[in-house]
Order: sequence, then C-alpha cells, then structure tokens
Amino acid sequence: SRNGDNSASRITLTRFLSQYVKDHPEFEDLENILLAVQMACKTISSLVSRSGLAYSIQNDDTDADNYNSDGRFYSMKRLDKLSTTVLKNALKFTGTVQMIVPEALETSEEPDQHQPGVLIAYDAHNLACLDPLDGSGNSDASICTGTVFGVFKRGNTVDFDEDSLLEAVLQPGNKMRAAGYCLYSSATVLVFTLGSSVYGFTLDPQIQEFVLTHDKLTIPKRGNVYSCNEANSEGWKNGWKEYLRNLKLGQGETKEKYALRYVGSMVGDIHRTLLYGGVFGYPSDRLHRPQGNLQLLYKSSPMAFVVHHAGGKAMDESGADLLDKRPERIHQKSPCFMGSPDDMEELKRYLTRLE
Ligand code: FBP
Repeated sequence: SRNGDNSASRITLTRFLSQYVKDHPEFEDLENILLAVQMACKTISSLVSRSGLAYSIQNDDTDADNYNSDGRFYSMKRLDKLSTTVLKNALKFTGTVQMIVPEALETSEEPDQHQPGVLIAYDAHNLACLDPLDGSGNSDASICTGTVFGVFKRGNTVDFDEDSLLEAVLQPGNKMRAAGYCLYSSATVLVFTLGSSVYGFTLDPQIQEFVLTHDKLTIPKRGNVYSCNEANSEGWKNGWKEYLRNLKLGQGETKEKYALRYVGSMVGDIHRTLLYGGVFGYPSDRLHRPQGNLQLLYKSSPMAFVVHHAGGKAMDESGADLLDKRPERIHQKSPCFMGSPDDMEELKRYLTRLE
C-alpha cells in the first residue's frame, strides 16, 4: 500500500489454513491441531527469546527443579518442561484434543541418556507426536532450537486406552497426514506440509502473526554443504566416510569442494539444508551412538516428511527410504541422512556398496 504497510495483503497462517481446508475439506479435522500448534509456537518463541533473562531472574530462586544433581543451575530442563506445558495447554484448549506423555525411560540403546519428553496427542481422527523443544540444551547459549510435529490418522480400530494409542502411533513416516517444525532462531519460522506442498511462515513480531514467506518451498537439487557431528567420525562406517572424503577434496560428482556447517540443533541444520541444499546426516557411531542420536518417531521422521515433500530425500544407513521405516519403540533412534535429491543419490551409491 502507499504508506508501505502491506500487512493487510499478507497471508497469515490462520487465514491460509481456513482457505486450505475450504479447498481440501478432507483436512478439515486437522485445522484445530495446527492452530493450537501455531499458538503454542508463538508462546515458546517468546519464552526461548527470554531464556537468558529468565536465567538471571531464576538464578537465585530456591526451586530445586531449577538445579541438576551437581547443584548447577539447570534452566534447560525448565524450558523443556515449560514448552511441553505450553503445547499441552494449547492443544487442550481446542476442546477436542487429549494427550499422553509416555514414560521418558524405557529400555533403550543408551539408558543413561537424557530422554526428551515427547507428547502424544489424539482426537477422534488423528494421532500426533510432538517434540516440544528439540535442542533445548542449546538455548542457554542463545543457539537455535525447534518444535517438531507429525500427525497420523488415528484409525477407527484404535481404542482409547493408553497402551493401544501408544502402539498405534508406531507408524512409518509415509503414513503421516501432516508434519512440520517451528525454528526459533534470528527469526521464528514455522514450516509444514499436509502431504503435498511445503509452506513456510515467519513470525512477524510486530503483529505476532505468522505470515507466509515461503510458498511451495522446494529444496535445491544440489548443494555444497554437508552437516554432521565430525567428532563421531572414528565410529562411522566406510561408505559415509569415503563419501565425505571426496566432498572435502572436491572429488565428488560436482567436483566442487563442500563446506561443513553444523549447529548441533537438528531443526536449524535441516532448515538450512532445505533452503540452501546439501546433506544433513546423523549416522551410526559404532563407538558411542550405535543408532545415531535422533529419535525416528518424533524427530527424524517428521523432518524427513517435510524434506520429501520439498523435493528432497531421506534415507537410513542402508540407503532405504527413511519414511518407510517403522519405529518399534517410541524413543527408538535411527541413523538418518536427508537433503537435496542429487546429493542423496550420490550418497546412496556409497551406502549401498558392500562394506
Ligand atoms: P536434545 O533435544 O536432547 O537437545 O537432542 C537433540 C539434538 O540436540 C538434535 O537437535 C541435534 O541434531 C542432535 O541432538 C545433536 O547431537 P550431537 O550433540 O551428538 O551432535
């Protein structure tokens, strides 16, 4: 408009969703969940951006919950918990969604590891898994974090008792109806797909609304960045090792020398990969993390669903489609790779070669 304020013509997420379900009535039942997620993400965004301030205020309080076993201030746990509460309340507010917080501890590959609190939400039609604050360990240093979610069909046969629901949620990513994430960084960006195009919305802090900034987002066919935790390289398999050696030497398919970028916050690393292209990977590390570090159900699977619908690809360590992999347990981890289609094809040749 003439005064330079085009807010009236901008497409907010709320408006976008109401139009989307008008055009695609089969997704009508998802609108409530998505609106609740966007509400919660706005609040979590504001909590995350104030976490340093919360530190100085809470530093002298006597709440034992704020300290870990060494007596060190432990605001990470607090922010984790707060985000879970915010999401739970937002979903409850819909009046149609109920929740389960599965026991964090179960027999796992790494029983001593901190198990993040995943949230399972359900209504008459859907079963959703939500990771309220991935990478929360980073937030004290003001490094980016994210919320991740994936939604499955509940299916008529599933009973309402907790065990049946927890069993029913163990589905491969290709069964998702919707998935997405919200990145809390220099900007807050919510990216999601309802199984066709991918859309990205940026939170405008002035009006506290998510506005459409990435319409039909597609990943570049090729990138020149790889992203992984190099400190695990002694335990990596040969395929991934050789692939990276060639990228570093400029002897891969493109003959271009690749750069390394690793934030250590999955949502940030994968969001960058979506926009700039390249490869993100958390492979197995024979010495320390035999299944990598990313839980399939509520971290890598929803992210893979987004990458796939943006034109990218996600694989496990055998080169098989990650979206076909069904978790056997809620917190099960799996090695994973995702990124630009051409980079993934190149990597696949290394992964499928016999060791
Ligand atoms: P938390 O949610 O427990 O912080 O762990 C998840 C995560 O931080 C991912 O965001 C990230 O990709 C990965 O762990 C990093 O693992 P590593 O520190 O081994 O590189």
